[in-house]
Amino acid sequence: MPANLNHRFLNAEKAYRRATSLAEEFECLQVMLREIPKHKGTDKLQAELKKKISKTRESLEAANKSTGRSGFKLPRQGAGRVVIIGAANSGKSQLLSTLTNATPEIAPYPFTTREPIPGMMKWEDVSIQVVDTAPISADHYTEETHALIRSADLVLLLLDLGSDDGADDLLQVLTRTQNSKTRLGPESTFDPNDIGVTYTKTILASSKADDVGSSDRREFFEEVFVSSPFEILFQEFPISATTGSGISTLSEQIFTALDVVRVYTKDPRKKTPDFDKPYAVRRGTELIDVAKLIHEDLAKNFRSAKVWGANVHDATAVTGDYLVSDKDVVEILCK
Ligand SMILES: Nc1nc2c(ncn2[C@@H]2O[C@H](COP(=O)(O)OP(=O)(O)OP(=O)(O)O)[C@@H](O)[C@H]2O)c(=O)[nH]1
Ligand SMILES: [Mg+2]
Repeated sequence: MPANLNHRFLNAEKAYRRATSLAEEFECLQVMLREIPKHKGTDKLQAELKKKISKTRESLEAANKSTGRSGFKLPRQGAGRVVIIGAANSGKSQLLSTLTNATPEIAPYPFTTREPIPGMMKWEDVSIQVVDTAPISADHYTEETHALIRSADLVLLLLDLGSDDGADDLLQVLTRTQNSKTRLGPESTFDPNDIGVTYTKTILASSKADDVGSSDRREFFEEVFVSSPFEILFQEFPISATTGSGISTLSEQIFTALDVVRVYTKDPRKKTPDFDKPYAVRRGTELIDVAKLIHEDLAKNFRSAKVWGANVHDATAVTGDYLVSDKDVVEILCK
């Protein structure tokens, strides 16, 4: 990825990967092309972007002509979307049930889950959307799961420590995803040589760590994957969704990996900020975009703001392009 990409480019790129419609994709690609620094080092990426824009335009026109283009849609909710994936019976639904308020069917046989199931997880004062998916195997990888991986802010990939086939099954999941254009990676990005190929940030959790054979299987897994080309495998850590061990570490890891910051607002007429409900936005977001989230008019009439936070002195005066940090308190003043 070329250096010196500004945060507007990076935000558009993130939105592009999460886009759920061609129109949205088209809009993001245009922002990316506008914002990309124009120099020799980005020539290739500029050309890729132009190619992709024209392809997307063609697809858009074709889609507009055809009727009834149905697509799977799950509205995004909360501070980010985490998608749980893995082989059949690896404990995905049990994990969704432990992390969130959702009540998926959990059963000791494979292919129980057929459709994606969302739930909301609470971490401190932040809500995060977690989605359970149908299993992935050499001959089973649904369109919905594929679309969800692409739109996810984070993928949670499971290794089943409760089964002797866990390592092999995981290899199948990895092979299946890495052979598609929507791949798993240590960071969310796209391939600068082919922006049709995207990577979604992934962490690997080993499920059923309470199982008696789990330590031996974990050792075996490490031996098998030590020379693996799959970089994500190196951050593996054990969890048990039934005993709860490792779950609070996992929750914290999820929050950290999402890279969101919380912003609290203070009404200029009031003495104390509103600490009840933070606005959760991606790191690198400008204050003016937080204002937009609060109310369109607040952004339109934005004059200046004061910020209290770990990186600034109390009541520092800032403009709309200030990049918010976690736990900032902002007071927005209007014209
Ligand atoms: N011991 C133990 N068993 C677990 C754990 N998590 C899930 N299980 C069991 O593993 C089996 C499969 O769990 P599910 O959550 O249904 O697995 P899944 O990955 O959703 O399965 P599919 O939907 O078929 O792909 C069930 O019998 C669960 O009770 C765990 O942490 N420890
Ligand atoms: Mg399931």
